[in-house]
Formats: sequence, C-alpha cells, structure tokens
Amino acid sequence: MNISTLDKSFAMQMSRDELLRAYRTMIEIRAFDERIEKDFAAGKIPGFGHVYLGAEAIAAGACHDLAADDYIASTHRGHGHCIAKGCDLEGMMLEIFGKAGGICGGKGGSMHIADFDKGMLGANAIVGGSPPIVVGAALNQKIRKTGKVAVAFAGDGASNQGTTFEAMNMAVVLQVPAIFVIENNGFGEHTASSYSVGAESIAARAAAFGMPAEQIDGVDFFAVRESMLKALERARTGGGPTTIEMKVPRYLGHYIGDPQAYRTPAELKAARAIDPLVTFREKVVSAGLLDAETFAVIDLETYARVEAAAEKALEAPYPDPSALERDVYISY
Ligand SMILES: Cc1ncc(C[n+]2csc(CCOP(=O)(O)OP(=O)(O)O)c2C)c(N)n1
Repeated sequence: MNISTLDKSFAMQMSRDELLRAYRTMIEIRAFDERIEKDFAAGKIPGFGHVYLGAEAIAAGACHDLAADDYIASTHRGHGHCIAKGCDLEGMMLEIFGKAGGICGGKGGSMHIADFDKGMLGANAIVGGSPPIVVGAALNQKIRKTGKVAVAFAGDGASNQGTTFEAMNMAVVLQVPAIFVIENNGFGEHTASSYSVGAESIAARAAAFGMPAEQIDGVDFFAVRESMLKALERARTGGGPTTIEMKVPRYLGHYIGDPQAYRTPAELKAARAIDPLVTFREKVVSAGLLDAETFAVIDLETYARVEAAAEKALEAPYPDPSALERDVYISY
C-alpha cells in the first residue's frame, strides 16, 4: 500500500487516544450495520433497512472534530452518522427494532433516528431533506453567534435534488457555517451516478454556487478529517459554507435484500475489496502508531457490545399503545 508523506504525518499529529476513538467509531458502525443486516434479512426488524457498510470513514472522519452542540442532519442511510455523532448504541438498536426505550420511543425506526441532545437533527427518508435543514440550523448559529456549525450528509442521488441546489445557494448568499458532505457511493437506488449526475463532478457543481468545494477519497479517514478540518475552520471563522464530495464503495444493495441484478459479480467483488477499516489499520500500524493486536482487542469488544445490544432489543417490549399519540406535535 502506498502511504504518502502527508497521510503519515497527518496520522502522526493524532494522539493515541484520538486514533483509538476514530477506529472505535468505524468498527462500531461496521459491527452495528452487519448485525442490522442479519436481523433485517431474517425478518426480525420492521420496515426498510439501508446500511452504511463501506462508508465508515466518512461518518467517523466528518464527525471526529464536531462538538455535541454542533449539528448534523442525515439520510435514509444514517446509522453511521448517528453513531459517529455520539448517539447511544443500545438506544439506536431498540429504535431500529421498534422497541420501547428506543431513542425516539421505538416509533421512528431506522430512517427516523434523531437525538437533539447530541446535535443529531435526524435521519431523513426524504432524499435531499438534510441540506435545507442544515442551512436553517447554520443560520441559527450565525444569528446567535455561537461559533457552531451544521453538517449535511447527502448522497449523490440527493445532490440532484432541487432542495440541495436551493440550500447550497442560500448557504452561500447568507454565508452560513454549513458543510455539505456528499457521499458519492456510485448509485442512487439502482441508477449509477455516472448516468444521473450531469456534471463533471458534484464538487464542481457545488463550486458553481460560489463556495469552496473539493472531491476526496472517502475511504481514507485521514483525508476526510483533513478536508473537514479546513471546512470547519472556514465555517467557524465566518468564511461560509463548503462542499466536500467523498467517493466510497457501496458494499451491499440499495436496501437490505436488494438483489442487485444491475451490478456484475466482478463489480461487487471490487467494491468489497476497498475497506476503510483496513486502510486505517494499515496506515496506523505501518506508521508505528498502534499495533495489530490493539485493533483485534477493540474488534472483539465492539462486536460483543453490539451483539448484546441486539439481543436486548430482540427481547425488549414494543411501545405501549398509549404512546401512539404522544410526540406527534411539538409545543414550544
Ligand atoms: C424526495 C424523494 N425522492 C425519492 C425517494 C426514493 N429514494 C429513496 S433512497 C433513494 C436514492 C438515494 O440515493 P443517494 O442520495 O445517492 O443515497 P444512497 O442511497 O446512495 O446512500 C431514492 C431515490 C425518496 N425517499 N425521497
């Protein structure tokens, strides 16, 4: 593997604790969504499931330097964003299984997890829903001069939505502290982004709205974090919005159970061969910062914790019917 001097020195600027925190986030996302995939496929979870497998470095790298009171808004593929922003793992598991005690009382499910205490404004089943929400949150920060930022995660498919265009334009016009993270996994449902995105790149299209934008490797945690740090500095110092297009593989189908007849076996194999966790481990071990055994111990501990959370969620009761009409409207 080719490790550039920049990557190496950037990794070396992180303390051991920071590197461990970054890896723990990624392996938690991996273990969590592997378990979710299994239980969805077995019919134990209601609704639809979209997993974040293959994109772990994006959520972990983009949220690494956010505080609890910075904001994010997510997508239908949002488990990774929730975990990286600090949502409780057990609470998420209960929520996805539709059980009492879930983060949203078990009434939201996979595509509607929100936790305002953690700055997580919500997963979103509406493709292109997160950019306008984030511009509103960012405008609020600007007006109140909090120095906080808001980050929208959106896919390549969402990047084609009018909501995204309007949000990007407004973010530039109002110079709000917003960051648009476009996760380009090559597909919107079953349509390749090479067909559906009519521009040279999504970053180039964002730049046309008048903001700094770049395209990076979303498999590399260090590249994601480095790009985010620049955007965060810009946002926190009144420099306005940024877009970062991050390229990643999509390991599975659009949803759990998607037969993927539109991808050849060779394409699927090639996608699975690109692994953000392996990339991270190789960089950190070869730079002499952590050893392979440390990672193995974390892996074991994390998978056990995720399994325990899933078993607890399987056993947990569904919400009481009396909860049906609660939390429908908000009162200020
Ligand atoms: C407004 C709207 N249009 C269409 C859909 C149906 N839909 C759900 S996910 C999806 C594809 C989204 O693709 P992308 O934004 O690239 O995210 P990915 O699934 O690749 O993470 C579509 C079209 C929707 N949920 N909302």
